[in-house]
Amino acid sequence: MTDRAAVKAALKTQAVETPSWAYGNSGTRFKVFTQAGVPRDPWEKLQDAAKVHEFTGVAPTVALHIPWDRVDGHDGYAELAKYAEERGLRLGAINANTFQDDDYRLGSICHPDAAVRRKALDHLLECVDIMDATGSRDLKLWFADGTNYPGQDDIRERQDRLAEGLAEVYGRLGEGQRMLLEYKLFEPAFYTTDVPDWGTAYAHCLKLGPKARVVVDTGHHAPGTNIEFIVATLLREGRLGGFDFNSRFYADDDLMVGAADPFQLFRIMCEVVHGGGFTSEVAFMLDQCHNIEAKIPAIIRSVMNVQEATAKALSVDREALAEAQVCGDVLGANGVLMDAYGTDVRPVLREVREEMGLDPEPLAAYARSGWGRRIVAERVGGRQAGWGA
Ligand code: PSV
Ligand code: MN
Ligand code: MN
Repeated sequence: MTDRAAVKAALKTQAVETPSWAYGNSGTRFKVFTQAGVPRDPWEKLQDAAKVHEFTGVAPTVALHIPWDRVDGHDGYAELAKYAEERGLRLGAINANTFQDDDYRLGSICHPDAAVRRKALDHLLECVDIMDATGSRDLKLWFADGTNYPGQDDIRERQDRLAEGLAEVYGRLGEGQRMLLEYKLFEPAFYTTDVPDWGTAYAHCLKLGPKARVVVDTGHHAPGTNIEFIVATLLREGRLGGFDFNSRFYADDDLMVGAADPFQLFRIMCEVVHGGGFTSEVAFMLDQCHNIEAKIPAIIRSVMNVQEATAKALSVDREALAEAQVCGDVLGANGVLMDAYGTDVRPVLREVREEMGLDPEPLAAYARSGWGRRIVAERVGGRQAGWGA
């Protein structure tokens, strides 16, 4: 039996970080379909994020991407943090960007030319300065570095350059700050990627020290990869820093989390709960693009999808599961897990929201609020998020 009160108490402590770039226009390399009313600057992105938090109650932080969210002036980022605070939010992970400059054709901190490596490192160090100003805990690093053709560059030397660069940035981290290293199988590099998998990321983090953790983007694996196994392993080693949640049918699709494979999301959350990862040590972040659907409702839906998977994972009858496992009762053990997955957790989540003073139906409440209509009327000329911004 699972304790409903304990499940509800845990759900009330959940925090899902939303990405600033999900609020802006985005698309594929074929077309960006612009939407009316999207934010024109980081301040407006925070206004929209505040709505997501207002109606879900569990999205109190917003990740920034630099330079997509660059603000002017000496105290710009401190002001942005204050603006967030005034809306009940905090600024979350600072995502570095060493992939959108002509200089990075052959990579950034793995580039063969020391001058380009220096430029990329200076950007990463600047991101830590920004963290100091915003009070952010996490620096999130994803490198587009890699090669397209066998022989193009020396695989081992690129790893040496990566280790050297990471060590310099690690040394700059302050008290309480962390480095989250994100891996990705391929794209934009198609032959080798310098951080292609959790093993490479983990090996670098181990060498760096305890402030370095691996971040698992759920869209960054080969099809069929058992992501929950990776999650269980990283948790056992104390090196799971967080998630970039999204879902995919084919590659790095960046669709809404829980949309393509809600069962996989449940299995991941089961390992998080079972492995003691349901704490602030593990950052639950979204990394998605809403290319054809309305953005704010899609982000609300995504937060709800994470909540539903979590509620199901918290509902697993752990005692019955352990008993079945120790007896070698294969079907019984699987049945315990499937019972939790098959549970309709929407009623308990409605209760949770009511007890938090929220409307039990976040999407309907958002629609009634009129915010979507208001931003269409007030914001003219919304910008593309990141890519091309
Ligand atoms: C790369 O595909 C990635 O997942 C990284 O997290 C980037 O920072 C993000 O996408 C940008 O959308
Ligand atoms: Mn990501
Ligand atoms: Mn990605």
